[in-house]
Amino acid sequence: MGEKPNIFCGKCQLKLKILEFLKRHKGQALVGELIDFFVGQGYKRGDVKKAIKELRENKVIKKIDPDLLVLSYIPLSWDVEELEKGEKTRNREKKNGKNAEILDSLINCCKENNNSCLIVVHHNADPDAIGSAAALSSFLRRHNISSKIVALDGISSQSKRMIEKFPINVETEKENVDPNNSVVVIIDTASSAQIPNARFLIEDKEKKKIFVLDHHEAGDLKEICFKCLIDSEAKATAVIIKELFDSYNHDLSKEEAVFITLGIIADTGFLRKASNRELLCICQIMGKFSISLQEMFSVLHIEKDYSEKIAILKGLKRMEVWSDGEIIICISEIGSFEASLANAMIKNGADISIAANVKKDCIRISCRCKERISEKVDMLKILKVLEEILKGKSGGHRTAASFNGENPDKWEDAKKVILEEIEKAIGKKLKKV
Ligand SMILES: [Mn+2]
Repeated sequence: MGEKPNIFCGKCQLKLKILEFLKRHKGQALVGELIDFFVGQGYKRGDVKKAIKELRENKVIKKIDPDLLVLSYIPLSWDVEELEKGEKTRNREKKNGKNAEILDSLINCCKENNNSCLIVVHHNADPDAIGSAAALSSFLRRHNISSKIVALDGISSQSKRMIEKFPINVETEKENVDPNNSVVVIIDTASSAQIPNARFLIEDKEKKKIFVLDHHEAGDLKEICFKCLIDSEAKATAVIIKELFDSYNHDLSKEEAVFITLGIIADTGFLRKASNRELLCICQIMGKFSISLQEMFSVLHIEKDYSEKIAILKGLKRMEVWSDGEIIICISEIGSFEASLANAMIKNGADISIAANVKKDCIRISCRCKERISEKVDMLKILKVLEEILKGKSGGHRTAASFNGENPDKWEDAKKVILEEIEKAIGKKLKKV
C-alpha cells in the first residue's frame, strides 16, 4: 500500500475510517455508538476520542447536540485527494475565523454608539450590495443593534424588484440620515467616488469608526477605514458575509439566507461566473432552508422594455448571416439598443456579432466575439480599421468592442471591410448563408 499523505497529521487512517463510517450512516452518528464501533474494531478508546476531537477541530465533523456527530461537508468522493481539497477549504475558513474578529469589533463599536450604526451602499446599489447590507442588518438586529441601510445614490431596478418581493427598509433620503452617527459600515464599495451623496457621512473620519466589507480591488476607502475585510477573490460581497457569519457561529436565519443567495446569484451572472466557493455557500443554504433557486432567479430576472424587445426583434429580422462553414458571423442594423442586439445574436448562435446603429449624421457599432474565436479574431483591431472610413473612434477589447463615427454613408463599405478583415484573421473565405 502506498504511503498516505499526512493530511490530518497523524492517525490519518483512523480519521478516514471515521469519515467513511459517518458516510455509511447518512453523515451522522451518535458519539457513543461510533466510539464503541471502533473499539470493537480493536482501536483504543482514547485514540478514537482524539481522532474525533481533531476532526472537529478541523471542522470536518461537528457536534449538533451533546450526543450527535454530523459531517460538516461531504466531498464528492472519499479519496485522500478530495480530503486534501477539503483541507484547503477549511484553511480558508480558519483564516476567516480570524477575520470574524471584525464582527466582534463592529458589535463593540455599535454598543458604544447607542447600539446603532449606518450601513452604506454604493450608487445604483445592486442586489449584492443591498442583499449583503440586509443580511448584516438582520445579524446586528439579533445582537440588539439597530442599523439603517443607507442608499443615497440610488438603487438598481433589480434591487427594487428584490425589495418589492422581500421588503426591507432602505433609506434614500439624506434628511433622514443622522450625520453624527459615528459607526459606518460601507458595503460592496471600494472608493468614495462611488458614494458621492453619502460621502458627508465619512468626512470627519477622526470621529468615525468606518468598516469596509468588500470584494472589489481596494480603493481609497481602505485608507480611511477603522477596519476592513476586502477579499477580491470573492465573486460577491454576500459570500464574504456568509463566511463571516459561519466563523462567528451565527445561526443563519431564512431572511438572511435569502438575501445572501440573491446577492451571490446577481453578482455571479446567475451563477455562471460562480466559483466553488460561491456554489458551496449556495448549497449550504439550500441544504438548510427550503429556498427555491428558480424563485430566486425569477426575482432577479428583469424583462426588457417593450421598445427594446421590438428593436431587437426587428434587428434579428434584418440580420445577415455569414459563415466559412464553421464560424458564424451575424450582422444587422438597428435604430437603438445596438449592444442588446449584438448580445442577442451571440445568444442565438453567432460566434461574432456586429450591430450597427446607422443614423443620419452618425453611426454607432457594437460587436461581440466569443472567447474561443477571439484568439484568432480581435474585434477591437477590426473596428480600428474602420476609423478612417467612418471617421470615428473604436474602444473596448477583443471580445466586446464598439465604435462611434461621423460618416454613416459609408456603412455598406465598412461592412465589406469588416468581413474581409475577419476572412484575413481566420484564413478562410466567408459565404452568405
Ligand atoms: Mn458586489
